[in-house]
This record gives sequence, structure tokens and C-alpha cells, in this order.
Amino acid sequence: MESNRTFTMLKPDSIEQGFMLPILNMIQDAGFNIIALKYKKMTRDEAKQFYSIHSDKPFFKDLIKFMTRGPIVAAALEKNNAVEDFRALIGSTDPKDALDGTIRKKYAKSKGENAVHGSDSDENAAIEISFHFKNNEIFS
Ligand code: IDP
Ligand code: MG
Repeated sequence: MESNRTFTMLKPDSIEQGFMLPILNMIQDAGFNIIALKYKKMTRDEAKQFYSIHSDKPFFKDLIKFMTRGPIVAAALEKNNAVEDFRALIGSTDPKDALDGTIRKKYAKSKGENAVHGSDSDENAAIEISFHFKNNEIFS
């Protein structure tokens, strides 16, 4: 069911620092099933479209530059209450505000370079999963 799915990206800062596998382990240990997985570099157009909701924000240009400077890991995740539970696992946008034990507390450097993405609603999870994966790339 779509409401049991969320979407994540391990951002370029995570990959550059060798945190790909530790973060994927944290995600699995928290009970999420990885049902789709892709290692890729986003084009500028893809990043602009993915983050289009933020296009009028002052940090948009930096965000696009950051998200396209190296590869990301994109994943679709399945778990009961996936969206909410995954937002709890990653912690606040700014790692300074993130709780102990969260991915961003452990691995993020700043509010901009904050290690991971997590969908903020079931509706956006579905949009973001289909942005990155075709149906035959998802193994539920
Ligand atoms: P979220 O990733 O916790 O949902 P959003 O507000 O949706 O946070 O912002 C999307 C992404 O844009 C953040 O994860 C972060 O990389 C970047 N961002 C958000 N706010 C700021 C800011 O104030 N300065 C720099 N980058 C920001
Ligand atoms: Mg967001």
C-alpha cells in the first residue's frame, strides 16, 4: 500500500564521507524494507524538478549545486507508518536541532548538507518514488 511507503536519498555529503552503508544499515535496523535502490548522479534539471517546491527560497541555488555535485543513493522504503517513522529516524532539517540517535544528528554537518532526504507526506512519497523508479524497479 502506498501509505506504507516513503522515499529517501542519501545526499552527496553522505556518499563523499563514506556513510552510504552505515546509513543504509540504520535504515534497515529501524525496520524499513528497501524495495528499490539506485546509485546515481542527478542532473541539474532533475534536482530542480525534485526540489521545485523550494525554487523561490534563498538557498535554492546552493541546494541544486550541492545535490548535483556527486552521486546520491535513492531508495524506496516500506514499513508501517513509513513517512512519519522515517522523518523521526532522520531528525530535524538542521542537525543542531536533531535528537540523539537520529541519522542527521550522527551524520549531518549543516542545515544545507544534512545527509539524507525523507518524504514529508504520503502524497509526496508516491510522487518522489515514481520520480526515481519505474514500476518494474520496485520489489515490494
Ligand atoms: P527537509 O529535508 O527536512 O524536509 P526542507 O525544508 O524540505 O527540509 O528543505 C529541503 C532541503 O533544503 C533540506 O533538507 C536542506 O538540504 C535544504 N535546506 C532547507 N532549509 C535550508 C536553509 O535554511 N539553508 C540551507 N539549506 C536549506
Ligand atoms: Mg522537505
